[in-house]
Amino acid sequence: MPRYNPSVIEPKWQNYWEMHKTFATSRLPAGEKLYVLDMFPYPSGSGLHVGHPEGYTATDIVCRYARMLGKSVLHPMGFDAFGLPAEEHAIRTNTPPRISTEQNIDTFRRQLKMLGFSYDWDRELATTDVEYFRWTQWIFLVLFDTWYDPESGKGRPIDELPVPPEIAAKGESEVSKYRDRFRLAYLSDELVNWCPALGTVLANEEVIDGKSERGEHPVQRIPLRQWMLRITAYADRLERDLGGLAWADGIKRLQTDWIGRSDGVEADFAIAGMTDFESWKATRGASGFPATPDSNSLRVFTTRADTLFGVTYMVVAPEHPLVARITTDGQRAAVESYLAEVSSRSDRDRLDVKKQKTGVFSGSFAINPVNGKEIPIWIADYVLASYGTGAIMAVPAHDERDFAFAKVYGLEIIPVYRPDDADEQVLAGKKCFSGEGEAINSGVYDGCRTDEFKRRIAADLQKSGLGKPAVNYKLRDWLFSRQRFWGEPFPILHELDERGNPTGVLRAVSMNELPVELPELEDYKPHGRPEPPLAKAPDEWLYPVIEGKKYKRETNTMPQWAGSCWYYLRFIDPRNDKAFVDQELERAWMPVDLYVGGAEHAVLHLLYARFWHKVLFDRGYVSTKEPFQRLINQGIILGEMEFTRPQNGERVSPDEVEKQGDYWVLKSDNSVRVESRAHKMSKSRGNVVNPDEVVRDYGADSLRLFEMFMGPLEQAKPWSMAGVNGVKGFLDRAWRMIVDSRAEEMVLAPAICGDAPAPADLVVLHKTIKSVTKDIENLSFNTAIARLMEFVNHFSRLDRRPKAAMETFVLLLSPMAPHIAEELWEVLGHSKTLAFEPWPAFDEKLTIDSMVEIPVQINGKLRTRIEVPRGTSKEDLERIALEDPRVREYLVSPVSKAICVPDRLVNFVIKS
Ligand code: ANZ
Repeated sequence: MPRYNPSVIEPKWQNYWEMHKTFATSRLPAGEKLYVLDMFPYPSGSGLHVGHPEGYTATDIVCRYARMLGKSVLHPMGFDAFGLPAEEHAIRTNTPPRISTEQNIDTFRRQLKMLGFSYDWDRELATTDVEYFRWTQWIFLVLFDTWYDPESGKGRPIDELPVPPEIAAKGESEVSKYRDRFRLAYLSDELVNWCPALGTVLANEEVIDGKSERGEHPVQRIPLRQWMLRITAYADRLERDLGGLAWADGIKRLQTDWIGRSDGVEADFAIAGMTDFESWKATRGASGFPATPDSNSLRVFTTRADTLFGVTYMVVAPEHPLVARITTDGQRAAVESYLAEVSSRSDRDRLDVKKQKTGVFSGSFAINPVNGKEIPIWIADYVLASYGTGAIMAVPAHDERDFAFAKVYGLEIIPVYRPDDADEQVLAGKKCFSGEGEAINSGVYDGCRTDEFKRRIAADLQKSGLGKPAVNYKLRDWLFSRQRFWGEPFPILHELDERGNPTGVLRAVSMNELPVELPELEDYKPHGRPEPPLAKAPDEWLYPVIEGKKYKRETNTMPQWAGSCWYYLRFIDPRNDKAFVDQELERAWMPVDLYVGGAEHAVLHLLYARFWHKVLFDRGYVSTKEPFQRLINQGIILGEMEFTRPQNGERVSPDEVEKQGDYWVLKSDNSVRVESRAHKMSKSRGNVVNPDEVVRDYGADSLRLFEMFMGPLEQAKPWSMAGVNGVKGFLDRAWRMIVDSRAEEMVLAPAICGDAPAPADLVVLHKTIKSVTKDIENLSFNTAIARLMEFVNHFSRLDRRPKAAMETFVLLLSPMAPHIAEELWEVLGHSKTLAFEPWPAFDEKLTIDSMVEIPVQINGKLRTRIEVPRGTSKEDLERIALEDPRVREYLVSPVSKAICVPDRLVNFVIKS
């Protein structure tokens, strides 16, 4: 037994922690709190992969360290368990998704426990737990019950929405429908990418050239009544509040770009023939720019109002509501055929700059408000209905997309800027110029620089009621429904009339009737129509009758993102059946102090969760504006490095190569460089590493240590079994430094003694404490481990190893390799877990090397070295050197001269 045997000690300590509930957290923090959260995993059928433990080990180290500092630590774990694979499995095998989900969770839980993470398992939850999604539904109802008040810039209860008297006069159901238009959760006819063959709606990213990416099935753009969440109302706050967060700049930038704030101007163009331009302009001058355009004008959004004089045509999106009205009889056939042609193209395809632009003339003209010129209105799909106003003023001289379009259709190109290099091509309208310069062809604005022009024209348009500053966001409202079974049902009922047709009135399931559970289905298969599988639920579920009125339940389910939007709140109070979280507990534990997870969640999950949090904040349910104060993304773990010969691509075994500086070379011939590459782990490449096997062969502590030792947390790193073996070797040495591995029993190594450490050893000890402490605080675990390795190298060589120093070492090692540390702690004579031992303190004075070794020469020849405190004076140096036995041996005649340089050298000159 005295050999280091992880397969015995790891289960022993895992049982100990579990039995003693070592890591159970009190309801309220006692003293300083620390909330450390991992992005909870999706429990897939293939179990944990080695990427998961990377972030989980990092947070575990932080938590174990913080407990030793006396902090109250909240460190929970759960499962994000709704999702497609469970449903697909159900379709194949006809087993309810809950069963495969629970099996997968069992595997994940076992594997997480096998790695010794210090979670408070009493707080475990899964988004699929009925008691959990009851509150997901409850939060949905909060969103449904909230409207965004632009005046106060926050979400407010829907019954505080001002209802116009003429609506109020029409009665309750009209008021209800009016309110529905303002709710943060609302129904809307959205153009979706519907793929009948796959039986689902697809995201824009999943449609290529009008076909599904998976399977290449035809995709139709159909309007489908979908639940939407009004995240756009929070766009500016979501952007602004990033400022106060301790997140990597890269992630902040991704979020900012996704939100995509764009500052510009909205301007109206009168439509020729529908109104008299001069009187239209006069009315505008008198009444100002209306909130919605009048029916005879076309509103555009532009970031370059300073190019108004260069507008040579207009474009409306094919879905623009004015299309029918502006299409003249002569153009109708052409327009209709164009609309049919583009109807299946996804937004992504439409925006692809490489694709040839297409469009059709509507037959109508608009009038440029700055110069009264008539310009043709085109219909083209490079303008999206969902952005800005769905219509643009086209300036081919200065916008690349417009330029390309004008070239295809032979439209006029009028430059209104002279580039600073006076490029002739631009001035001749032969080349597009999107930079800044000096205005030309622009009437009174000629000679203006871009910035000044923008400011002046915006003010002038506003004064004449023709335009106003406007902000647009790339961010779209969040399409929140899925035509799926394995998701949270919406707690919404559609009122039916006597004949069973929907009246359009929505009713929220009352809070005390939550949760709305998923019904049992006979068959989960999609049927090719866009009705969700829940439409096949038994009538008792589908058609509830309340107070004599018949309703149909909403049959869409929520997307997988829903459950992960608020799990961090539930962890604070996971078994509360009165509220989603107790307010006192929420105030005590929030915000999450450290959140660690994969960079793939940089945008959507983090944006969605922040949005829900802000709504809950506005409605007074949570106390912080933001949920996650500090965010770290761990780098991905790649497969083992692969080596090839550059000449012929032939594979070289990792045993045959070694690193030389930045390169890899052949061991047999260092002049031959080999190429190295690490690929993403994937089943098809066969380079996936299974944590079960690593733990079986090396132990969980070695896996943990290796994952941290590979390199900086945030970097991508290649896996290496040799590296795991290397850290295992270090743990073996650490073990032998303390335990007598030759004894029959578990006893301390004979070298362990009660001495105080010698001065030089004390310095090593304090330096180690200091660097490990600093490194853990900076999440620089790889260097912390390197310091511990140096410690073992130093102390293993000593014949007398002070027990106190060994104890300190074990405490320092414990956050990273907790099982071996607990075992060594026990061998060192302790009967309780070390999890709450005080973290070792260091003495700054002792971390500076206080002793120096000084060469002693006699007649310029080195004879010995002496160790003295740094700064020892000349006189003392001379005295100490003269006392040294070796020196005395060589001093065969009296010293005629002593040269002593403090901290440097001593040289005695004697007559030879
Ligand atoms: C005239 C103009 C001249 C424009 C110029 C640009 C350069 P961002 O920064 O992305 O907000 N645009 C507006 N709405 C659009 C829509 N629904 N679909 C496609 N394009 C649209 O870009 C705003 C610019 O994108 C707007 O400014 C408009 O073209 C175009 F030299 O107006 B611009």
